[in-house]
Amino acid sequence: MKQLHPDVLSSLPADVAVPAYDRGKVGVGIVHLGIGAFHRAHQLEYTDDVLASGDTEWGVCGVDLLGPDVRNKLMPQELLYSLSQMSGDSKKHRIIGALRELMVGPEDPAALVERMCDPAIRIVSITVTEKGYCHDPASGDLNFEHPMIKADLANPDRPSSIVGYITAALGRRRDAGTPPFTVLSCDNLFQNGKIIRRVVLAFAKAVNPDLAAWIEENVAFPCTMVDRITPATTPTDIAEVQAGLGVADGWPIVCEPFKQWVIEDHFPLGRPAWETAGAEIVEEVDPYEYMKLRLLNGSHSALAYLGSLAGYETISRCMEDPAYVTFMRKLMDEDVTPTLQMPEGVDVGAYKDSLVERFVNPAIKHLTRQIAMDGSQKLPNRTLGPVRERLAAGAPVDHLALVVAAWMRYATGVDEQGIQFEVNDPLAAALRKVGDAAGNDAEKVARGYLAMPEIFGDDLAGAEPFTEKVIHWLKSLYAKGAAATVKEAYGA
Ligand code: CS2
Repeated sequence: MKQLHPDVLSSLPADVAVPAYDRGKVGVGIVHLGIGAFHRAHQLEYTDDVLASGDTEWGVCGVDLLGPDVRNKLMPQELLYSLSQMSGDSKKHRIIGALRELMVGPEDPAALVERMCDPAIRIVSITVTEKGYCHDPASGDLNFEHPMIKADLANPDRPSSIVGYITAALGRRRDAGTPPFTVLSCDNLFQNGKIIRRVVLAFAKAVNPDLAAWIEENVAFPCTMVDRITPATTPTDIAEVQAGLGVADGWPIVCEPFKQWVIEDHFPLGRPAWETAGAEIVEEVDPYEYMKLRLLNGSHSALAYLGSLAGYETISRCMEDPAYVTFMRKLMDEDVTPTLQMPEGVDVGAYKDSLVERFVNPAIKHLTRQIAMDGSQKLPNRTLGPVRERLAAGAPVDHLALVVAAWMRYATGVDEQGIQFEVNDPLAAALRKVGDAAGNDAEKVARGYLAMPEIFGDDLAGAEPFTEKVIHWLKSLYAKGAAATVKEAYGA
């Protein structure tokens, strides 16, 4: 079997779209930190369309901040890869050409800083997931105790975190008289542009207060809302895509057909005309972020914990249980929607219906265990914001409390059969400790976790009606398990 490569593009099946432009003529204008599946399913497709429209300045230098895996798979393919939209029985394959360079940060941090200083680089974009911001998820402040931040402060010219890289490169550009790039966060954090600005400024202040003042004055950090369900690639995906392409792709990406990108228009050095590829350019991203984080991601996390506990491996499997669907609907309708100010022109009912439909898609095998990762970083954005607003309004939080209880039950790292499993979370050690100390005592579990201010802030531990609800649900989760708890409360 041949390997995906520029030489085989002309022999691919006619229904496989290939880059409709001369890749050799594409200049690199964007450095992207975090070349995971999501970036390859989302921003790179939008940018590929812009390149095809004739604006060839915006090729991407992708950066893997973890290690060489992606580079090793994609280099032999000259950085081409396939993106396959799957829905029901339909499969639509496309070859993306917008990735023009690939660097591995830890192999040579100084070389990456240097690359970011090229005046042709006008945007540094980011997808590193919530934990990559090295911040305290409850307060949004930079965590100066974070091992990567400590290392970067000790050695600012050889950074390891995005905060260290961005600050080092901006400092070098300032010294060289090169205008600063725009920093474009594309992660699922509420006000992602403001968060990255805040952590970079805090870090820069610690390194060089003059630099911090210059960044504050000169650097743009627009906010974005990004959306496309993109599970981690599985061996089955690799085989299916190979059958569709007739060539082997070392690391194909599989995603749903839907995609959305809402961008605040603040790019002093210019940007690709992503709107020609379907992005929405707006003044104010907040309402879109609230809508997406609280309805889509909030429901995702809810199903991820209750699903994992019940042994449902994927989101689409959860959606085969009618009680889980009713729970998701009630969570969205009764507890979350009243906290939203919907973006103008968006019909909340239609949006929620579309989420249910997207989650049902059986062609997307999105593992509940994958979404359950990093709950300590995800919950504050997705679930605890609505909890606070509902409590302040004196409104019920029953369904939200079940989400928090399910996360706690999961965070103990002991499943419903009493077997230990690994909780993948930056706070895993602390979570395990609380869980071990509490045993199966629902009240101790609830109060133990609520007393972690880095997740729950200083306020939620004292919110007694909320705590009572969480304890109520936890008792049921321990006594009956997740599937029976959901069935009893939400079944027909
Ligand atoms: C998911 C997201 O893994 C998760 O936490 O909720 O990756 C989700 O699939 C995307 O945000 C969809 O745009």
